[in-house]
Amino acid sequence: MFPMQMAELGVEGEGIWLALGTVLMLIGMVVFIAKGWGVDDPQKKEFYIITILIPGIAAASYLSMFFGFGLTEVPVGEAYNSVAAENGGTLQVYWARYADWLFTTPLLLLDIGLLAGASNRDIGALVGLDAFMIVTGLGATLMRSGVARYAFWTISTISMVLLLYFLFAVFSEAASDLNEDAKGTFNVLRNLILVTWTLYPILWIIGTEGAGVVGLYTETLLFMALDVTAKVGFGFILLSSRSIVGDDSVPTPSEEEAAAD
Ligand SMILES: *C/C=C(C)/C=C/C=C(C)/C=C/C1=C(C)CCCC1(C)C
Repeated sequence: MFPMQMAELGVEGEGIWLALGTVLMLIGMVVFIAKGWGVDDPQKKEFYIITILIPGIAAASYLSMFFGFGLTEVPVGEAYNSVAAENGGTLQVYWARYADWLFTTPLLLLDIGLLAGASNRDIGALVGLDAFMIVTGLGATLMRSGVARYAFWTISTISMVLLLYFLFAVFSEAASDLNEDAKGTFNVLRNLILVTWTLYPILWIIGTEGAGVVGLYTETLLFMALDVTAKVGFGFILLSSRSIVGDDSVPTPSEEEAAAD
């Protein structure tokens, strides 16, 4: 009965991964709310609010994709890839992901930027680059011509490389003023972003939007695993850090200098 209902909703086999994604995001959100319950320090509260919003937004997006909303068909022609060839020249595209990412990726960068003690200007620059990456990625996904799709994918990927470079250069520099504990958390989160984010454009290229080596079922599973790791995994590491849950708030560089005097 369950699969039949999913088919009625226009969601085939991959609906199982969208359902699992919804549940895991909700669990992450509830756990983060529980962890943050009763936190009064305004600086710490900010981390909790941002980190709760991330899986919250993703859960809403996953639920809408599960119900078949946020799914569209892009006519790319049968010659584009084997997936399009089997579907009469069209690709099924979950554009709702991009709406989710447009809000959640800046929030992830805000979280790590605040932890690093980066300036508002640097956080703003990174968020701008990030939004450009997601919007051009959506462009790549919705274009009909293969050349345009790969051109936009390339522009988006170059933005991502610049973004990661900026994260490693500028944010790491800001984080070098932190105490050992906060610095350790920063390094783990930064490396987690490097590894997980890099896999997104690769999955796009091998998935249905690109070469079609991997079908929609596997692609949906892998995007779900990446999303859960990059959001819930990230949140767990951040909110388990002693610099967030401990007695000391995350020291800003100026506070540390004052303490050293
Ligand atoms: C929670 C969601 C996250 C962390 C999503 C991250 C998404 C990306 C880093 C996507 C990158 C893409 C490109 C660099 C090229 C074009 C295709 C995209 C949008 C998948």
